[in-house]
Amino acid sequence: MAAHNRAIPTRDNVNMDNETYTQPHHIEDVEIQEWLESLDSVLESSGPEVASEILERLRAHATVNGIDLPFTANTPYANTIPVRLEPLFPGDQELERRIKSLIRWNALAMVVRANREEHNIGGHISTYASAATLYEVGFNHFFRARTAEFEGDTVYFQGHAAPGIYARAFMEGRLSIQQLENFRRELKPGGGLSSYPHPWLMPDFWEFPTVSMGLSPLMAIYQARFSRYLENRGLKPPTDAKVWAFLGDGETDEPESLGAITLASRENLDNLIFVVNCNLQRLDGPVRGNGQIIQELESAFRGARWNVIKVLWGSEWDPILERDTEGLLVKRMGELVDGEYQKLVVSSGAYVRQHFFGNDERLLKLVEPLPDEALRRLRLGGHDPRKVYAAYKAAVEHKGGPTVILARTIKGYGLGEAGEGKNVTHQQKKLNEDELREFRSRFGIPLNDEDCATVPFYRPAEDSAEIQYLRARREGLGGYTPKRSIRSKPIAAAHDELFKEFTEGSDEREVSTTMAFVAMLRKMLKDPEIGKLIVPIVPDEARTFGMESLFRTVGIYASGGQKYDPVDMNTLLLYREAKDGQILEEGITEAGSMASFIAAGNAYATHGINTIPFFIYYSMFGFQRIGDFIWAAADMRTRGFLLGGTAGRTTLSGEGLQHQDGNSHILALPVPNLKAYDPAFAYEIAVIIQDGIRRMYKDGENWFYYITVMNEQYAMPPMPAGAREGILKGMYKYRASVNKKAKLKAQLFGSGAILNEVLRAQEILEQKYSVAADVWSVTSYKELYVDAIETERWNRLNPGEKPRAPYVSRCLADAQGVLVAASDYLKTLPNMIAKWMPRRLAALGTDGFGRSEGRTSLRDFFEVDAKFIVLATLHELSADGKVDAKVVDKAIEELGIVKSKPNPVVS
Ligand SMILES: Cc1ncc(C[n+]2csc(CCOP(=O)(O)OP(=O)(O)O)c2C)c(N)n1
Ligand SMILES: [Mg+2]
Repeated sequence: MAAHNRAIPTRDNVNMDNETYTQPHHIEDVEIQEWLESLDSVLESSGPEVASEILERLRAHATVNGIDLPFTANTPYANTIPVRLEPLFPGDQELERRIKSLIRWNALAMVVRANREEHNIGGHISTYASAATLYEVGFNHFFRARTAEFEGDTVYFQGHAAPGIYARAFMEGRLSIQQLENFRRELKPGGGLSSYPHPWLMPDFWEFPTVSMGLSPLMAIYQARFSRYLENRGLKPPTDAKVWAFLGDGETDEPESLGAITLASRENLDNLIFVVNCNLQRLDGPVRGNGQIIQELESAFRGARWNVIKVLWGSEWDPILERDTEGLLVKRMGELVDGEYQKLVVSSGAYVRQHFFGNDERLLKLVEPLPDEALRRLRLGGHDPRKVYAAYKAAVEHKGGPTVILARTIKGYGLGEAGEGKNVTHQQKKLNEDELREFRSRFGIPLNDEDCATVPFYRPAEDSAEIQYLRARREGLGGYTPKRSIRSKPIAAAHDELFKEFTEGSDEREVSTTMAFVAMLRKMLKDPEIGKLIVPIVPDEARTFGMESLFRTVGIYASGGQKYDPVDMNTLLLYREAKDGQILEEGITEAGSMASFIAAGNAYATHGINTIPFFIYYSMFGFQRIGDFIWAAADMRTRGFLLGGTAGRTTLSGEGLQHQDGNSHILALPVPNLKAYDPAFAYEIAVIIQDGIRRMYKDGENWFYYITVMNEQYAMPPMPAGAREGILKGMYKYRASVNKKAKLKAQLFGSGAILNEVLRAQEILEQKYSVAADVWSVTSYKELYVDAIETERWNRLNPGEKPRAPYVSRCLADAQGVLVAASDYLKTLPNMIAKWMPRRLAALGTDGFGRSEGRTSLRDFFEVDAKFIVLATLHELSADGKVDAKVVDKAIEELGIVKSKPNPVVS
């Protein structure tokens, strides 16, 4: 080897001043050859660890000698697992191929038939076509079902691959022909199949919604972490169950996809496996036509300390690679950009010979013995079950951190002229007769030409080798998957004692609803039944919400325990982390916190454990930042409590435009199974949470809750008698007017912290303007709205029956006077229920951008304070002819309202 220092630049032949080689040397092939051979011999005699050590030392030596080795997190464009380390494939490859072919056919038939039946109903063929081997190896050898004895593996299926997953369930006898027939036509008699994985629509089948791209990788990471959390807290025994997430390579462009990968390695999540289907294409065209998505992902994941396994080339390449003793082929493999590869893999053998091997005589020689047809048939790694099996086995056996498998495939594999590898393939839903026949022949589906044209579903007889094999494999893995079931037992949930204190008022002590909530949380954490089940989740805002005392009492979850003495060790509120810590202090990631909320809120199904998550966050950074995760949580039937902290456009003083939330209760409206409350007092929160726990965890109802809590402090009154039902239904009369004789009357509606402004307005109206006003606390406009539209619908469908009145109408049946509502959210919130009120409603709200200001100024600016409520009331009375306009004008002056003030909506 001595002669070879010629090939490696050292101080002797590098000019350190201008950083160029003074004597550039042509690297002789024979020199390279010798280096490679010595490495081979080390490998053979001492194994990969020693070889790796030598390379590491060489790298260090090179650096010390002034060689500026470029940083690269990449390995060559080759399979990570060399052929000699490949395990034996344990299955019957031929049978598995036949089963997979039938599944391919049925998946395709499902989409083609649906689109013949209903033009443009949609569906995807090419995603599953490229991923079939990735899934089938999983189904036959890896994905363990959930059983009574074993919690099972958790699999996130790529949303657009749904037809293939349905087709397999059909082969397994779990879905009927009729269901397949009604793919994407769920409203047909007998039911159909939802377009994508939606637990809401198929609650016995799908567990995780994955089709909004980017959500599932992030949810999978936090799911894997939550599984460890349950173990470390002693809520479930440790197991080797895995979380598998299948994603598209295009999907990795979504920031959420890679946004939490460092958490996975930091937490040593060796229960997590990502499989990225690298077909190099997305919807419109190549993912990285001018680059290499696989290499890009490899460096990102390796940089984040993941175990990266590349599965690029199928077994047919192995003998060629074996002949390539100089590493030329691997070098060539790394030279092409994805746009070139996309073309190459669907081209003829002659084209491959000319354009791939043809640039170097030595490469051409490597494939000389192979006919063109063999070159055309060189498979990619993701289509070779042996390579995929090897990767999965290595992934499940890998210890210490997460694994990502980057598997190269062809989009639309097997579709031939109908779309294989073409840029239009993602949208392909219809095949003509020739194309169908070609597909049939390629995959050996036993259908004659005539039958083939009608695209029938095909399932071999129950006693066929295929069905017997498939059933046996699944039995060996514990049963079928995907399958969703509720595995937890209801809790007893009689917590009157626990919440009683909060219904008694604060004895004039001024507290905020946030403080009241945190006090409740503290008590719940001590409860013998639910204490352990509570999962407080917070994205770096615990101090904002006054929760820091919980650091000491229940601790912050740290999977490796606390490895340092906290700087505040000797204080009462020390930052205590612990392996069995209960709080998920997620750092500044609302998306990650939401993913934890989803994992904890679905543990009743995934793990059979009724964990009760309380995710408290800055309310502005909820719906409008991570709304799509909340939508996915709804789809999954997630249970738990979202708490919008520091809520209210005018209640959060100082923070200004970005923080002051007057939106979230509007954004909560579309989520069908979410109950949204804007409570004003501690007892309202107590009633809502107590009832929520009962409904979700005792009665098993599919709700989750959004509750806004504020930081304005005031005395919490005791709960008025009989208020409970109204609190839950959305409104109750909080304080009636004591002046029974007044001729002028009004009904005032307030919510959250603005209720206090309404109460002040009540006093001013009574004392100064002789208006007797009743005050209602509206805890939930959403509840009132939903009740009203449901009642309206019932009336429409039952014309002969006595019409029913919505709850809000019943509440106000005998209420007299004008109606005025004030909210810290958009005016549309109260206006939404106006049509079910007995008379016209005047709604005040906080439309517009927030300001950095104090509460008083903010409420004046947004025109929701007591004086504006008084003005609105007088104006309404004047419009009814009960008060002279001059009185209103005078009141404007008396109240100190500046007419020329800016309009908050547009300024
Ligand atoms: C958030 C989001 N944006 C856009 C889409 C629409 N969409 C569906 S599939 C797709 C392309 C998928 O490409 P890739 O992830 O590479 O998956 P492949 O089908 O190639 O396996 C797009 C853009 C979506 N489903 N979700
Ligand atoms: Mg793709």
